[in-house]
Amino acid sequence: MTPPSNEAGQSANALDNLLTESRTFPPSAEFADKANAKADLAERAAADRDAFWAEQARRLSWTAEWDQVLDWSGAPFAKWFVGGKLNVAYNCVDRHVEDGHGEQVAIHWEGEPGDSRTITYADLKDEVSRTANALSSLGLVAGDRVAIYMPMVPEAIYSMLACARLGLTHSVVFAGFSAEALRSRIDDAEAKLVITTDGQYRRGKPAPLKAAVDEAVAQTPTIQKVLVVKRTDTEVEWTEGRDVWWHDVVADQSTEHTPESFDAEHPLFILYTSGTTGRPKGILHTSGGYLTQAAYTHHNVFDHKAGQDVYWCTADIGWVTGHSYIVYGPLANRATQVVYEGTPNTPNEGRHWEIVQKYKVSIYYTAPTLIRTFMKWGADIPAGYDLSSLRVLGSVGEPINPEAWMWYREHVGANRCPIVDTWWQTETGAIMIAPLPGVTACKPGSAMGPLPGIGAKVVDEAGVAVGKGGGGYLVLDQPWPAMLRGIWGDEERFRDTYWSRFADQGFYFAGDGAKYDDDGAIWLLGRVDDVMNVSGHRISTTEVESALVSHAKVAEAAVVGATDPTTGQGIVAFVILRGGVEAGDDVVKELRDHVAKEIGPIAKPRQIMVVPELPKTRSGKIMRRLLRDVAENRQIGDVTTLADSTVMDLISSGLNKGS
Ligand code: 6R9
Repeated sequence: MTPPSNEAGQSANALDNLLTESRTFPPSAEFADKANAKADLAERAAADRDAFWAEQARRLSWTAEWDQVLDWSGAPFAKWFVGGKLNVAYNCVDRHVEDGHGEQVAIHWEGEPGDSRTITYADLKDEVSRTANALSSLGLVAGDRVAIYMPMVPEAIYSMLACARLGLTHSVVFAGFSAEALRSRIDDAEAKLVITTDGQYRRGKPAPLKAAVDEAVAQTPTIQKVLVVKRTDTEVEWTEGRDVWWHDVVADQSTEHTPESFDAEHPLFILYTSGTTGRPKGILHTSGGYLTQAAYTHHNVFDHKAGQDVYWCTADIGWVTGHSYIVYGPLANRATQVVYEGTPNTPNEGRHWEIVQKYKVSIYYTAPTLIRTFMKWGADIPAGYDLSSLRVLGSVGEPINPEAWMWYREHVGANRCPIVDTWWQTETGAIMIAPLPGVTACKPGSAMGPLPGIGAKVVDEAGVAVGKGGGGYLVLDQPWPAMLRGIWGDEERFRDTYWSRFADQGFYFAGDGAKYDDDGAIWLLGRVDDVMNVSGHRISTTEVESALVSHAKVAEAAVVGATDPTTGQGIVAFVILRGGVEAGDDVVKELRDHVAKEIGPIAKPRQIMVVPELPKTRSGKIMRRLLRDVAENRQIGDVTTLADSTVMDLISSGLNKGS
């Protein structure tokens, strides 16, 4: 069958390209021999799933063993490791110190301006304990929600772990988001505390951050305290009684803190992600199952070896990748990792390779958008550094095109390192589909197949699995330990969003289109809903549309994701201005800035086109497909379902005149 039409993005051409991709890269005999995961992993998982996951859960230290591995009787709300108790922070920190690894480096932290800090597991234990004591002294108790709005400084990681240690539920909000985005997330979760910094470095320059918190908190009834780390020495306004400096309340705390055990299903964090409507969804994750799968996947997919590897995931903690593959998975596995605060071209385009060389990074995990940016900057840049320490490369966030995969393999991995393309989502909590680097013969551009213990397949409209060579919708047909436990405060939306499309079969619908090639490998084809993927960040078209129409000069707006050679998709907006407003560069700039203010700079449209009309069906649905044709400079497709078929001529002729 033909793949589903893809409202948000990738064209059928992409599929054609993928179909012709036939190169495969098996692991070297030496790599395969030493790999953590061997072929028997899948056999064990297939033989007895519950026993397999119980075996994985034993990677962790539990204070009470579970009575039941999985309780799916309340589907789609899963309970994993029922009755088990653990402390997530203890598992990520203390136990490594108790096992005699206190002197091992946990984090090589590299600040954007060139400062650095070395944090051992013993240091991490002290810092997390101090932070936990400070949070308790501020009156927070298990179950409370804490918003974390910080750049990539070590205190952000201490804060997350201190929350986990106390049973507080953190909600990390990307520090590139606006005050308004922060406000709505604080309100939705009814957070009591925000942890932030005075400012953050952005491309070598300090920019204020606390100011956005002040703006957000002025309108949020639940926030009692704002805890502020001094990072940039940026001047801040101060509200006595509400604002407290980190160096005043954390520094003097005791480094002793006894971790309490929490239920395996105790909420660990909420992370907001874009849905198909304007309002972001608070994805809820809990403790035991989440940490089990984060640790299991980090160990097997990256072939991570504690005490030997130096691991670097380039994500930000504001995204799920930062949660699972900077904080929880690697630390549970006693990784030594690099955490970098800044942008990849500060002070120059070799910054990442300089860091790889400096710390002898052996596992490097990044996003296709960055790989394409590196391609643009040129292969001579990585060639100028010693990258011989690298042994595994990873990719996440969007489909990686075969060209980028091959470039990554050749110019970063010296044609030697396996590349693991990892498919997963905020909702899945941890990696679901990926090759095992010591087992799988990888194909450039394919995430290959579900990991042992994971059930994923491609089905047609009716939910029937398609065969080799067939395309359709990606579904998850078995519950998995790190699965979301709901949308914060909205049970119905949870059922509706993920479980209604294939309700009869009980499948989780991921929102992605996918296909099998003739060997049965899975190729992801992008979202089939109105969610765009810009540089690996999920942004809904509706979200940007609502931001645009909230501006006084805009009457109507339609937003599409247009294929972009660097960012995967770029945001292109079509707006109808209100009567009397003159079109021109000024308005366009004003609207772009407005979107940045409402949502954050990452949501700024690449292009805004002022148009006299929007193409709509008779039922009033905007036909984004046609707008995408315009945005991508293609011949306009079938217009027969338009209420007024002359609209597209009007739009095109207006654009040709350069309005
Ligand atoms: C981890 C993360 C999830 C969406 C997902 C899909 C896309 C992520 C991918 C990929 C193809 C990969 N996606 N990894 N598409 N190949 N390896 O990115 O989570 O921000 O929630 O985004 O990203 O469309 O549905 P999140």
